[in-house]
Amino acid sequence: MADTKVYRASTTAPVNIAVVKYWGKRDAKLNLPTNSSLSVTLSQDDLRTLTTAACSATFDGDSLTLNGELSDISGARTQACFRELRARRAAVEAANSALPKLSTLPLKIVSENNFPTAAGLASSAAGFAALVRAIANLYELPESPADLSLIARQGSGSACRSLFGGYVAWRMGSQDDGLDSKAELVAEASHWPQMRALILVVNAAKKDVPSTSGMQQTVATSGLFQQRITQVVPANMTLMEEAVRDKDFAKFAEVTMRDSNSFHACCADTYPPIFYMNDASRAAIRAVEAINAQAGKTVAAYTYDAGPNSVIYFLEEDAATVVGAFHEVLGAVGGWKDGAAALKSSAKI
Ligand code: 2P0
Repeated sequence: MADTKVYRASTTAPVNIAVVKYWGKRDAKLNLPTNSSLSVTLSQDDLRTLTTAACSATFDGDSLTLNGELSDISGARTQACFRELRARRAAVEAANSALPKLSTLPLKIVSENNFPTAAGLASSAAGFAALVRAIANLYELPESPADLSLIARQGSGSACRSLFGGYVAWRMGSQDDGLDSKAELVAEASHWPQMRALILVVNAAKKDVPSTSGMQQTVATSGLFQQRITQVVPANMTLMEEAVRDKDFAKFAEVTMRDSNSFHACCADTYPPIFYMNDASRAAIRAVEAINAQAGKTVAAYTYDAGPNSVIYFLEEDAATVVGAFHEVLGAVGGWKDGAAALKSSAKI
């Protein structure tokens, strides 16, 4: 009798915010970066993607539903993830003929974010990490998070870092096949549990230059970018790993802010230039400087991705100072709504 069973597995994956930024590909097909990067994973209590993967002979082809809407799965990135995961399941099935042949069945993926897409957060990182983990769970694959990061990277570069909680490095690797370009745990969230992130969301919805095309333009046209990937980022990776190891917030903050500035300088040096930050973003930078000056030490660090929203890192002990000051300063500037996300989980997905 034909197997009409529906096999199913669910998982969640967190959002990560880079403090040493990924920007530039040396291989667009395999999503191999021009530099290593390092991120902090946010608690899944606050921001996460929940994904269920199912497979059954009764399904009518592969499908992916994102936040209630059917999504196009014909893209090379999604196809690469499906293909890689099916190949690994097929290898397990070949070694054990008693296992059901799940690798040949249509897949149905359903994915939901617990944060508004309008928040402008890099949802592709949590999205592809959850997709890969859910299918790996469905297929009962033995792969480690680092192994799965090789697959998630092909969905979206930054997704490879969301396979781990805490402080995570994506080592760029040197091989052409990308097998050494994967994520690695630098420290569990519990190593430095006082870390917090405040996410400030700009009200004005502005169409950004998509990351993939933006970074391709930067690689092709920016002279400053060469200095970033050969000197600035290697130095920042070393300093950031020291700062995390030593729980040195002043050092963590300076490297975070300098690396964000360096990334946005390369965007401005792209021809034609790319501007992700706006007046509200720059006002928040000035607010961080004022907060630190008033405190007489560094208590807050800003960072910006490919959009105008700020992420402000601070320590729990300075929450009242930092969050309170932002309410006052940005209330006067306008253009902002805020949401706080605590970094308190050390849980891996
Ligand atoms: C990062 N960003 O390290 C950097 C900082 C944006 C600025 O990773 O083309 O969506 O899918 O590999 O991962 C955004 O780029 O790009 C990104 P693809 P992705 O978080």
